[in-house]
Amino acid sequence: YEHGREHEHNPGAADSDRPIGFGRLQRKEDPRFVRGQGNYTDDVVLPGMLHGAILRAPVAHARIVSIDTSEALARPGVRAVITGKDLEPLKLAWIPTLSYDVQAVLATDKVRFQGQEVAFVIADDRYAARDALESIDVEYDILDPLVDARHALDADVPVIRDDLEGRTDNHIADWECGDAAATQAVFDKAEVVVSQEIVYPRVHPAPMETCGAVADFNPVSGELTLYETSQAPHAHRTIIAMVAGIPEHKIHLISPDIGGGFGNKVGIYPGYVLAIVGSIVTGHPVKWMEDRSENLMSTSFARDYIMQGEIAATKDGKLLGLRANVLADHGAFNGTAQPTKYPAGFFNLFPGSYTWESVYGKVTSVYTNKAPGGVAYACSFRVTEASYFVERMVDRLAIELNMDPAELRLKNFIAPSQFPYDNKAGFEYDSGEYEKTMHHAMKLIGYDELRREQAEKRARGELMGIGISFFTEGVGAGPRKHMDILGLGMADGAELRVHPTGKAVVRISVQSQGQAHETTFAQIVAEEIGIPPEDIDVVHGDTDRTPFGLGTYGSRSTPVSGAAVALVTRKVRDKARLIAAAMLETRPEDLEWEKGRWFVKGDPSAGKTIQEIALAAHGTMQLPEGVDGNLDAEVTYDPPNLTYPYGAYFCVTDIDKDTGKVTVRRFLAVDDCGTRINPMVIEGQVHGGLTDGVGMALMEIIEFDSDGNNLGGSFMDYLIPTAMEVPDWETGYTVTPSPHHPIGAKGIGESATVGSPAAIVNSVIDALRPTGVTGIDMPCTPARVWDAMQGHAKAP
Ligand code: MCN
Ligand code: CUN
Repeated sequence: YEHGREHEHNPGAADSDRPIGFGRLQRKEDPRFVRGQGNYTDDVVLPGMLHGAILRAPVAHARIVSIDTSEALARPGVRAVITGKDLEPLKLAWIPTLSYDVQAVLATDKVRFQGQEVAFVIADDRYAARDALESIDVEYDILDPLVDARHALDADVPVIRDDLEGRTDNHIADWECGDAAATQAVFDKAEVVVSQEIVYPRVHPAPMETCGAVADFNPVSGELTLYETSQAPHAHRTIIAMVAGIPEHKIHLISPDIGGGFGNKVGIYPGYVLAIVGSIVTGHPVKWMEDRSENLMSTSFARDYIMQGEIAATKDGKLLGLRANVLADHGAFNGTAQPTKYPAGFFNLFPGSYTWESVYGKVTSVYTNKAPGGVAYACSFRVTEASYFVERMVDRLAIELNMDPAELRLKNFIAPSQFPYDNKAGFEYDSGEYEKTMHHAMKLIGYDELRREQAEKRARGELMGIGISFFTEGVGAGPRKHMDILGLGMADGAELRVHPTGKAVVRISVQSQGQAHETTFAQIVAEEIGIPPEDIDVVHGDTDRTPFGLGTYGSRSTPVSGAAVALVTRKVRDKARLIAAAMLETRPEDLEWEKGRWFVKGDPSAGKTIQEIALAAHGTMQLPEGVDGNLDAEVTYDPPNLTYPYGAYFCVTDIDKDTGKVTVRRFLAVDDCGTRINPMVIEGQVHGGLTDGVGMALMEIIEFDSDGNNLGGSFMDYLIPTAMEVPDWETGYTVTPSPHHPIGAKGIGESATVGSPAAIVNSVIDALRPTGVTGIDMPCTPARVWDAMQGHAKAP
């Protein structure tokens, strides 16, 4: 059982200079980034390239009466203006969403959210294109907007999706998990029942780089080259082939360096399709890059879950039952991204890390006049909502029972002997040592001492809070038999080639947006075969140069692609054994492996290094029967289950009594992601996710006024945290390997965003306890906290 505290003040410090395998290896991609030599989609400039700009709806709900493009077309530099009517004959006015709905590329009948795409101008440069938008004359017949999801199913509200045949309401779907009747029985006999409404507001991933594409269609060869900000190049290519009718092998999709995705770059946006259409229409390459407001107003939002929770327990704190009843606002088109069978993502994880007699969850999703999207933003497919929910509920019960929230959790954890554990809501957790991790975290933060400090401060009338969150995620979708997107099963390919001189190239199907795949995937190969990581190149983000796979989201790269890379390397290692045996004139069974070479059992001096074997594989030697003359291999890995990383997070806040301002004074994250490939990268992932958590807990929200105007459409209004608002992160770890992953690794990329908001909000509520507050919704802005302190908070 391994555990520890991370480097605190020199996170870049290497444990050893250059580990051959796992360890704190400096990022291989950084020399290019720190020199400004990254190559992003907006850096792509092609000969004769034109620029597109999108005219967007100024209102949330309106019928389009007419669109006059003549004046715009007459402007200097304008090459074409495309409207929905032009797309209809191409069958491209509407495209499928990732959730089997359709979404307008350009509005033909109505606009359904503020910022929706209405027309596309193609011009010689970006300025000419943008200026021409002003000259397009659209006549709108304004309709009542539906803004509040709580009223979406009322009888007298407008029907947003009248484009769908036979549709008379705004209902999308009902989804359930767990056992309603058994849970009711548990509640009926429970000594204590508490309920709480918990809202996870609409937020936005807001990556540094916005979304964009450069499309280059060659009418002679029929080939489409598409540079695109995509987290899933292969899946995008297949879907574009299906939608645009261009043969898949004629589409070359390249996702170059990506300036952050956080889920924002999973979906296929109208702008991508318009760049393609624009290139086909004009015969030139066309670039489309959105600006910040377009990004915030029109691309995948996240969350927007209104959750009613009920928790049943005994008086001494044994958890019995948990019920969640959720209203999900999906916006104007159901474009949420998750495996087909999971319309509420992996909300099935809402029972969290505890044993229950019974649980029941229900999610009802509805249309509103807001931007489509859903699940994006470091969410592990709605695990963000699920763990925020259960961690708030458990704390709410602790308040009711007047019990320490750490003690309450410790009393109810799933025990190590219970794994693999059926969480009663459809998922089987692979491994966990929750109690140990919790104790490790309590020790690192000095929990008892903090409670003493808090008691002293409370006696002086100061507001100090200690918040806890103990989350369990499920990451690494597939398996294919349960998980697909638009019929594409979730598995990943990997190809490894060891060249004659012993240098290697590994090709993967996932796409880094900053997660350091070029480093960590080379480390997996290095660990398995002993070639130094600097001798291993990782190729990704280019459909012509990589095997098929479903891409990077839901922290699936390590659980799925990482497994594929480990297995393809083992395949090469096995092949190397056959060749080494021939070289050493012995039987393969008589050879033993040590990192980097095969040697004869009992005679370590007689051996061949992997580099020697690589040269022999390509040389003049007679290879054993059935062995190809190379040292290459390929695999497709279909995971047997998700991996279940988890963590114990502690947050200490101070609240200014006179202003309601919350300061996060300390934050400790103890994560368990199984085997750790690169602790420095893990630390970076955790730091970033914790910063997201502070953002959502304290400042981020996309709100709408009653007309449906987006009030979070710029960084003046949509606040994201800077170094000023976050503390010096404290991190620690435990290691509980995944039993079914070849190297025992679980994902980490979203853990901190999933786990941290509950710890912060629980801490705020804990600080406000002396004022009688038992609940508050995110973001805990000074105004909201002030209101709560004055007793204006929603009744518990
Ligand atoms: N890692 C490791 N040991 C482990 C697990 C992971 O060293 N046991 C390393 C991996 O090798 C990888 C990184 O940590 O380099 C993240 O791995 P993983 O958890 O598999 O997550 P993904 O690579 O699939 O990344 C996706 C995840 C998601 S879904 C979002 S959202 C998010 C996140 O990553 N977006 C990010 N982190 C981000 N970080 C950056 N910089 N930019 C984003 O857009
Ligand atoms: Cu849900 S955000 Mo990440 O899975 O790309």
